[in-house]
Amino acid sequence: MKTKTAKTKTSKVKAQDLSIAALEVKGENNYFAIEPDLASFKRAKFVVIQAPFDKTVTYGGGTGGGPAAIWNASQQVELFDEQTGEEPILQHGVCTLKPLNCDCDGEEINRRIYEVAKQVVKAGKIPILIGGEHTVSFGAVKACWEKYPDLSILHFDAHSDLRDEYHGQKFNHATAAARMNELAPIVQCGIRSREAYEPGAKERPVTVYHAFKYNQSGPWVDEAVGKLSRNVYLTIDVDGFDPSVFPATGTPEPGGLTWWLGLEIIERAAKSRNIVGFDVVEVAPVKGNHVTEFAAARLVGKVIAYIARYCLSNRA
Ligand SMILES: [Mn+2]
Repeated sequence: MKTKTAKTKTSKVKAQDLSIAALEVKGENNYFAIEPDLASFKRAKFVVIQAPFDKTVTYGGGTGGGPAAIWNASQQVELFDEQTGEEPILQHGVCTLKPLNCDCDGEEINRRIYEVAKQVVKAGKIPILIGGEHTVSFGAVKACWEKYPDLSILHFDAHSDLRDEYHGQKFNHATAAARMNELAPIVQCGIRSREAYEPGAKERPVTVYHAFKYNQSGPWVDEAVGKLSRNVYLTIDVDGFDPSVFPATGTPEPGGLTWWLGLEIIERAAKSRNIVGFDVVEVAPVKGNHVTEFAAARLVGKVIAYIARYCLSNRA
């Protein structure tokens, strides 16, 4: 009897329509509080995909609240970028898609994200994936990799995330980089928590810049960027930065990238490579302190500014 009821209930739940038309946020409730017209999919160059997936985190949870908290913070962010002297969000537009239904496992959420990101990439736009835990990156990477087969990954993280599986799961926050590495080579920055093995396929190497050594600007930044292919996907686990920058995250580790060093690496990558998509993951908001989500909203704005200034102008 019980099973029968559950079955009936399940069959009544309609799967979320993953078409852009169904997901596009119309009206004012978009990231960065911009004019609805500027935030339309048709007009915008950047598209926010929200994936509040929070299923496999093993220590501090709460990343499911990330996209809403970052959206809220983005309403307060200044749209002028003082570094480039431009207003990239007003110039290029940012479309916001409704949060994806994340009531599923890691493999299924990546399938859904891939379905959505594929439409974004196909339309010549740049996906901005907001997590949720790091498990979600693969779907967006796959969509970018299909369009740009030479894709490489610039990966900020405290953790190498290179386990092939974790707790019996192939799609887990601790396996995020292993899944991405099945498609593309990776350059990792900020790493300070890892296992002993030497991972990475020969044809898709993983290059690790450990935080104990590479924690200040220097010639290594150009060397790291030099290891990236022409088209780059940027995946930012906010714990790659120091906890003084992003304190509210599931597994904070001392001694991470400073705000300005992290931005310098991204800026240099944008200057000489083509950043085709990016994500910001692992923000786990805590009550009474909104430092992390505000920094995340700023970070999204800064990456948009670098892409707009260097990548979009090179493309045109
Ligand atoms: Mn991490």
